[in-house]
Amino acid sequence: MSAPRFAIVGHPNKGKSSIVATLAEDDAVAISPHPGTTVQARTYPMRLDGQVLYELIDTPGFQRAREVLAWLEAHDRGAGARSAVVAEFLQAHESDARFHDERELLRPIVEGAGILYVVDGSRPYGRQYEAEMEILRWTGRPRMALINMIAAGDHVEQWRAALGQYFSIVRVFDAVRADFGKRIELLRSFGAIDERWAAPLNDAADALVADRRRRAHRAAAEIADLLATALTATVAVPLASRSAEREAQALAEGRTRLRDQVRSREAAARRTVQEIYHHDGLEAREQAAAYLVEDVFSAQSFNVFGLSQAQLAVTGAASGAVVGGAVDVAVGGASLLLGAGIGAVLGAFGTLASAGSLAKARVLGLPLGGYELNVGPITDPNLPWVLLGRTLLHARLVAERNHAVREGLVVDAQAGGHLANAIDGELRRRLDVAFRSLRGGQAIAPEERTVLIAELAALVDPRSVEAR
Ligand SMILES: Nc1nc2c(ncn2[C@@H]2O[C@H](COP(=O)(O)OP(=O)(O)OP(=O)(O)O)[C@@H](O)[C@H]2O)c(=O)[nH]1
Ligand SMILES: [Mg+2]
Repeated sequence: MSAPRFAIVGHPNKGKSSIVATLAEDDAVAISPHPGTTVQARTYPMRLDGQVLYELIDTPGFQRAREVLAWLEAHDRGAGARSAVVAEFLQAHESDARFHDERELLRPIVEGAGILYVVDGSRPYGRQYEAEMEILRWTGRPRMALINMIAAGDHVEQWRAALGQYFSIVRVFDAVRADFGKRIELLRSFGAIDERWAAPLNDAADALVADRRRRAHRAAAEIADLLATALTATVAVPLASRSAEREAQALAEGRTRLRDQVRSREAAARRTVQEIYHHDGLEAREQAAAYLVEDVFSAQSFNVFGLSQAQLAVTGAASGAVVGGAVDVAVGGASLLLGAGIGAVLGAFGTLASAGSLAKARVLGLPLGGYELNVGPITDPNLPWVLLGRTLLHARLVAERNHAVREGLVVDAQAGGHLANAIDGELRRRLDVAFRSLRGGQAIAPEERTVLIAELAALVDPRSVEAR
């Protein structure tokens, strides 16, 4: 059986395209405050693992509903023939420019799509909508009404009473703010308008719920990988000579490259998270906008997302480690880093002191002569917490974001502080142990990694854990 299809129809500018974007998870759907934005019917499939779960057809709004209804009534041959009369209307007006929009919106319905009629519940009901609803009744197709809430007014009860005359199912659905659970609920109620669709739509809802959980896990795994990279990254800068001046230069260069590595890994993690939630287009639109405004290494990022000295001390004590700002210098690390038999550690250590800059630095002798300065990993105990806070906040905003939203991703940096508090003491302690292991060059046990990723997934998208 082909996937259930729904035509989203209604008056111009009532949020039809917004509903299509949200339900099809497609931010390419054209949405604008001007009536007449959608001029052609267009199908948007919701795909999962290559399979089409359902299709939504975006359509232009009714323009001449009263004239259409007058034509239908003039050709009425009784209730049994009404859907045929609608098809005849389309044939009779195939090249009539006046009814272009009605043709676009009625054709998919005549061809078998279900109907989702969209109204704006923030505006009062008016009798001008009755011709539209009457035409839809004439089609005889399964139909449901959605009350969208575009602005602040509330005329929902008035709308419910009127819509109830034409539609057996009426739901309030806010295209912009509806969360994932609400979308699933809506999908299941579409099943109730036509019994042949009940099974495929319930299956689609189940598949989306399971996929939602997988998405949160994939996002969490990506964040975990970012943290592992940031905690282990090192760079090597060639040293032509061992002069203090050259070493200072190399240190500055190594430090810049190390930070750039972490920055670009963080940006890659954001892109991956956006792809996971089908928000690939977000980045391009965001470029000009202030977006998770501060740089990861800025003092503000460290203030907002980092743990306080007290929190670090408590966490460190709980995980059995000593916390201090001291640079941890691994003597003998040379062979560990460059392979057995390579020259000894020659000595120059650098302390990089500002947010995120605490890093190991050591000069190594090379087997074929000459030296290089090895910088990294960054040992600032707050770096992983800052990265975790930033990426969790980003992932959470992306996961919650509906595809009808056209504004940039607005991040209240202060919200990050609340997120850090959402990580309870026990999880914080286990993460701290993991961060220390990684920084010390030890891998995390696979079982522990699985547990931590599951915990992070619940922080990325708490609802994915509860959704049914
Ligand atoms: N705040 C809010 N705004 C909405 C909502 N739904 C739609 N809008 C806004 O309403 C305007 C019209 O939305 P569209 O989805 O383009 O409406 P449409 O019915 O497809 O319009 P046409 O294609 O022109 O008939 C846009 O500016 C949307 O951003 C909503 O649920 N909340
Ligand atoms: Mg539209």
